[in-house]
Amino acid sequence: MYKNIVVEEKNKINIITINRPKQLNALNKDTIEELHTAIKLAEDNLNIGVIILTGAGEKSFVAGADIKEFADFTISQGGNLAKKGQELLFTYIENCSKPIIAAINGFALGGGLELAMCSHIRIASSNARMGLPEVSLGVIPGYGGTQRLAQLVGRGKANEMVFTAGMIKADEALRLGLVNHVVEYNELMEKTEAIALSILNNSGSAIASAIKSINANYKEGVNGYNIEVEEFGKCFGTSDFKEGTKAFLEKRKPNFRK
Ligand code: DAK
Repeated sequence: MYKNIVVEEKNKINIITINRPKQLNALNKDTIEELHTAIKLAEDNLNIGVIILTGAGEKSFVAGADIKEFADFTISQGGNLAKKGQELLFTYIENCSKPIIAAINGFALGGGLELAMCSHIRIASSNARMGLPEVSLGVIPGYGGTQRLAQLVGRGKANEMVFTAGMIKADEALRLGLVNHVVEYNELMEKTEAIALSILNNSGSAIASAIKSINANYKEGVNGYNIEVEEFGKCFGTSDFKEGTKAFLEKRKPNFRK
C-alpha cells in the first residue's frame, strides 16, 4: 500500500517508519501524503491509542525536505507547498487527537526537525543531531519551524539555531527542552514504547481533550482557559470518566481500552 513508509501495529501502538534510508529519509511529496494517510487511519482506528514516528536505518530520522524536489520551485509553488504541507502533515499531527511521539534515531534536520517538533513528545537517541539548516539553502523553515522551535527552546536560542544553520547534539537538545529524553540508540524504541504504554493506561478521550486544551495556548485569538473549561466539562459525559471514577471507588485499575 505504501512506497515510502512502513506501518506496524503493536499493543495498540502504531509505529510508522519513514523508509527512504538511501536519501536519509528525506521528505518528498509522496512521503508527506503517505504519512498523512497513515496517521489519519491510525487516528480513526479504535484499536490504536498512540502513534510513534521514526526513521529507517541507523543514521537518520529525516534529513529534511527532499532538496531535489524543491530545487526548481517558483515563489508561488514554494508558498503553496508550504501551506499544503503544513495542513496535510505538520498542523495535522499537532492537532491529532491521539498522542504522536517522535523517536529521533539520527539526523533530524529542516523538515525532519519540523516533523519532530509538531509531534507531541520527542525522544532522541544519543547519536541524533538536530538543526534547521534552511538558510544555508536560501530558504527559511517552511513547515512551522520558525514558530515551534521558538516555542520549545525560547526565541534567543531559536534565532541562533536558525541564523547559523548549525546542528546541535542530542544532549544539548535535552538541555534546551527540545527533546524529552535521550537514550542509547539501541534503547530508543524500547524507551519510546514504554512511554507509549504508560499513556495507554489512561483515558483516550481525556488525553484528546488535554491535547486540544494544551494546543489552544498556541493558537492566535483563542483563549486556552476557555477551551480547557469546555473540554473539562465534556469529560463528564464520557464513558471513560464513569469508568475512571468507578474504578477509583472500587479500588481497582480502570479499564479504559477494552
Ligand atoms: N534531500 C534529498 N536528498 C538528501 C537529503 C535531503 N534533504 N539529505 C541527504 N540526502 C541524500 C544525499 O544527497 C545522498 O544521496 P546520494 O548522493 O547518495 O544519491 C544521501 O542522502 C546520503 O547523504 P550524504 O552522502 O550527504 O550523507 P553524509 O553522512 O555525508 O551527510 C547530512 C549527512 C545529513 C549532514 C547531509 O546529507 C546533509 O547535509 N543533508 C541535507 C540536510 C539539509 O540541508 N536538509 C534540508 C533542510 S531544508 C518547502 C517546505 C519546507 C522545506 C522546503 C521547502 N516547501 C513547501 C517548498 C524545508 C526544507 C528543508 O528541510
